[in-house]
Amino acid sequence: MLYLAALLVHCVPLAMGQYDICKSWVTTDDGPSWEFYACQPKAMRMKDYVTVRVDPAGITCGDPPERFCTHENPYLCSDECDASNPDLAHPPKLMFDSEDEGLATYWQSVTWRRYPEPLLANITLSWNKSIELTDDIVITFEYGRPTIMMLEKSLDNGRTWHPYQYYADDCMEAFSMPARRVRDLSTTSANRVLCTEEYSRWAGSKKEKTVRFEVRDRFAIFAGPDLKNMDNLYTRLESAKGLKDFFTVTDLRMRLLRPALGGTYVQRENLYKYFYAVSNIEVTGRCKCNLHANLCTFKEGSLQCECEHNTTGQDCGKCKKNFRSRSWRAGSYLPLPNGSPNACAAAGSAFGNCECYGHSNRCSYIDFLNVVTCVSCKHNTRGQHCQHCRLGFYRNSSAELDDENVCIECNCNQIGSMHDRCNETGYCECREGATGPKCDDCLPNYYWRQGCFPNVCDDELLLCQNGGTCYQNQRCICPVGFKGVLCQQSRCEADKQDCDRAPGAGGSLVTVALGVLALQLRAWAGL
Ligand SMILES: *[C@@H]1O[C@H](CO)[C@@H](O)[C@H](O)[C@H]1NC(C)=O
Ligand SMILES: *[C@@H]1O[C@H](CO)[C@@H](O)[C@H](O)[C@H]1NC(C)=O
Ligand SMILES: *[C@@H]1O[C@H](CO)[C@@H](O)[C@H](O)[C@H]1NC(C)=O
Ligand SMILES: *[C@@H]1O[C@H](CO)[C@@H](O)[C@H](O)[C@H]1NC(C)=O
Ligand SMILES: *[C@@H]1O[C@H](CO)[C@@H](O)[C@H](O)[C@H]1NC(C)=O
Ligand SMILES: [Ca+2]
Repeated sequence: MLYLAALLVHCVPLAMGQYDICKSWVTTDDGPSWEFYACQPKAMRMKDYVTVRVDPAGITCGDPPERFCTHENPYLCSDECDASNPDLAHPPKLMFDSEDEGLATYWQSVTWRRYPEPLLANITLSWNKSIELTDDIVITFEYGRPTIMMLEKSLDNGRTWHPYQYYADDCMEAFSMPARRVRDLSTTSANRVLCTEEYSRWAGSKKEKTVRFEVRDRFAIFAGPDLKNMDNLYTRLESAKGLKDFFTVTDLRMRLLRPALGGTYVQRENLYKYFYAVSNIEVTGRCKCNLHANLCTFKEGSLQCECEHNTTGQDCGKCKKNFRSRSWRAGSYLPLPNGSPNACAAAGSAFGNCECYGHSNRCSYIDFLNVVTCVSCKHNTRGQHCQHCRLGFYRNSSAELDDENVCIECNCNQIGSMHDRCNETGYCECREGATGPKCDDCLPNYYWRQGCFPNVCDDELLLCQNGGTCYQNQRCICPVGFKGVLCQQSRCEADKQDCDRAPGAGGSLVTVALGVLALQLRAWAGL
């Protein structure tokens, strides 16, 4: 019976709604086989899987116990928050329970007794999983909505944050932004971050309780008012840059910046009626599985896609081992209605027998050689199967052949090396005198000056003579009266006249100057 049901489900994909199944067993002229489709998990109540953090420490009321009033009844301050009494405590988890019994349970902050210091609180929701929002985020405030707040999102588990929406009773004053409404956005601005005044004005704390992040209104820009034309939305999600990511989050943060005032200004004599109280945060979305899974399960404290199409990873973001004959790709909503699975392929299945280790998506048949070869190998690879590294790169021996970083640049020193190629361990071929893996050092008895040159002098083997000193291994600085590369030659021996005019070897600066003068005079005389 179960088997029959399963078969039925598989045979009528469209009756299930769009992108609900990943594969079905079909019979074609060539016999029965699997057919694969782009697929995604159902939308879920994401608050059931969230971890929450409320900042700063001590912002939750009840420690020490505190009385508070309400805007409706500001002088009857009989309500009490006491963290040590379960009936009077208001811990963060009460934002995520179900409100079955009708009576709202809520997290509550301390009151604004520190006024005029601002009353600030951050509520951070983390899933440790990318989630695609499918419906509005709805935050319910029990005793009035904040007059100023902000919603932020992260796409990388909280490493970086981006503004998602600004909320204020006066956007210009609070954020220097003009007030806008999501319904007024157009197809080209559907992923604009805006400031809205719709959810911050005082209208009585019992009447207007919710603050929304309008996902449906943004979808409606493409899918029409009742989201009837989902095909158009899916087409846009696939083609408009950044649109899919706009609705994707791993974390959300509400920054509560000023509580409800119940009027236009703060009454200093009764600060016990100013605080935040959140009874529910509804986040509806589906696990992002890159259209490679239709199930997402909660395992070991995290949501996890049940990947199909021979993909793997938390988001089905890579190909399974031995299924990497071409690069991983996300599935696509297009063409409608079933989309493209863009499944990972085993070596030898997709292109006859051409494995490209995931560095190329294309193979081509070379007629006169009768071989199939990978085309445009990426990641600095080359070869029939993209199995070699391009010239100027070498193989990372600890990386698999299908690793994107399998080829490492040789990085040979341009002057010290013969060329920019290296051997399998990354060693470059050095010019005379140069050494080191990249040829950017000199051998002993060589010095570096736009390349390695043999030392002219040094302090051990090539000594400057006659009291000369060695300058940076490049030349000897000779005392007066001596010359030659190593100051080995006395000027007297080399030039009789020099010596005649000089009042003796080891003379002074004056004699040198005179000697130079004499040389120059002779040059002018044409001698
Ligand atoms: C809330 O988070 C922001 C970062 O997004 C931080 O700058 C700010 O100090 C936090 N506020 C509180 C009250 O912790
Ligand atoms: C987040 O999810 C990953 C992958 O499932 C898991 O390995 C990691 O332990 C999780 N981290 C936390 C803080 O839960
Ligand atoms: C994934 O690999 C299995 C073999 O392990 C194969 O039977 C199946 O058809 C493959 N699925 C896809 C979508 O390629
Ligand atoms: C070589 O590959 C390993 C495994 O992928 C990686 O951890 C390492 O950083 C790579 N080495 C270099 C020099 O890129
Ligand atoms: C690469 O060159 C270095 C230096 O000449 C040498 O020590 C190493 O053995 C060479 N590696 C290979 C694989 O030839
Ligand atoms: Ca609640």
